[in-house]
Amino acid sequence: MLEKVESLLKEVEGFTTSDLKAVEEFRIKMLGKKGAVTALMGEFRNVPNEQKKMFGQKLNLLKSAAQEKVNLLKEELSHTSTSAGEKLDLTRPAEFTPLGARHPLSVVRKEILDIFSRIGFSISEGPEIEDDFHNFTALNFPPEHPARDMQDTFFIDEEIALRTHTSSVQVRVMENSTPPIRTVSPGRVFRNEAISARAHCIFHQVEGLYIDKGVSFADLKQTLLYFAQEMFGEKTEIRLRPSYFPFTEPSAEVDVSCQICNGKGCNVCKHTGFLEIMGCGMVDPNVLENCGIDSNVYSGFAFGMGIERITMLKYQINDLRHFFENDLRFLNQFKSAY
Ligand code: 2NL
Repeated sequence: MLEKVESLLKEVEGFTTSDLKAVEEFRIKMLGKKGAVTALMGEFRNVPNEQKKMFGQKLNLLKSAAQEKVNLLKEELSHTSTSAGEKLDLTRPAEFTPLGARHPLSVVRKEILDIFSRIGFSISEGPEIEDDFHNFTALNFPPEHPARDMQDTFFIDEEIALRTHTSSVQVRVMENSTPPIRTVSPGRVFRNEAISARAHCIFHQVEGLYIDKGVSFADLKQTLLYFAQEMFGEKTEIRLRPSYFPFTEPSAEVDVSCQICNGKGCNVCKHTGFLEIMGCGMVDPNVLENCGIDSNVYSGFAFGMGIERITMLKYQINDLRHFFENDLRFLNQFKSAY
């Protein structure tokens, strides 16, 4: 009988299978009502008294080894078996999926558009591939202007080019509507430039246009002050310097007081206390006329800014190329609620 116990123990220890049905058969064969272990338990009373202790221990060992083996195999096979849907563990937590972040240019673009939306500007968009009229001629570029050169503009053929500014969208708005016009035009623009820390052949602009009876330079200044204070904080000051654009007269460059030193002078503002953020001016009467608006009745102002430049100033980013490289170490710093 002892030999029987020993041989059953060996069988239990050696048993393995990848079939759940075989495990159940094994359980019945060993531990079932008519199973081998159960039968031995029945014979226990026939064992001589002096052997009962040792025999009992062996028998218990066999019984628990068989039970453990059955449990272990059932547990293992319930994880690996995919043949029946009911064996999938539906309570298991989902795999972790990393969340993306909005691109900093998208965050700042929305901020700019929201600021102008609050004072009644609509948002207008248009084609990235433009004809010569909407990109240059309507905007008062003379025929020999250097921007019309292959060196500065990506031409598709003689008449068609990638737009170099989103003013072309505003030309379309003027052609297709009557004043009052208040609109901001965000979008990608293209210039044939060598890529560096400060320049890229693709960048993003928001241009603004306001046309009505009696629009003055004072309206322009106050609108830009409102924008600067919403964008950079209520203590921000602005400064306008005379400039030149073919499509505005007079024209100006707009500076904001430096965020870093509050206008006192530091490395970021090169000790001037101010940083340039955009260009602006009163819409040239020729441009109004080219777009079908009577310049004797209406006047207007316009401005244009690079979203990259505003974002760099706001977040102190020193190289434009970061925006185009999609390096997650850079992008993950801009996780925002929007
Ligand atoms: C800059 C300067 C500017 C405008 C854009 C504009 C549009 C129309 C008519 C007249 Cl339809 N002007 N836009 C005016 C002045 C400056 O942009 O440095 N942009 C990045």
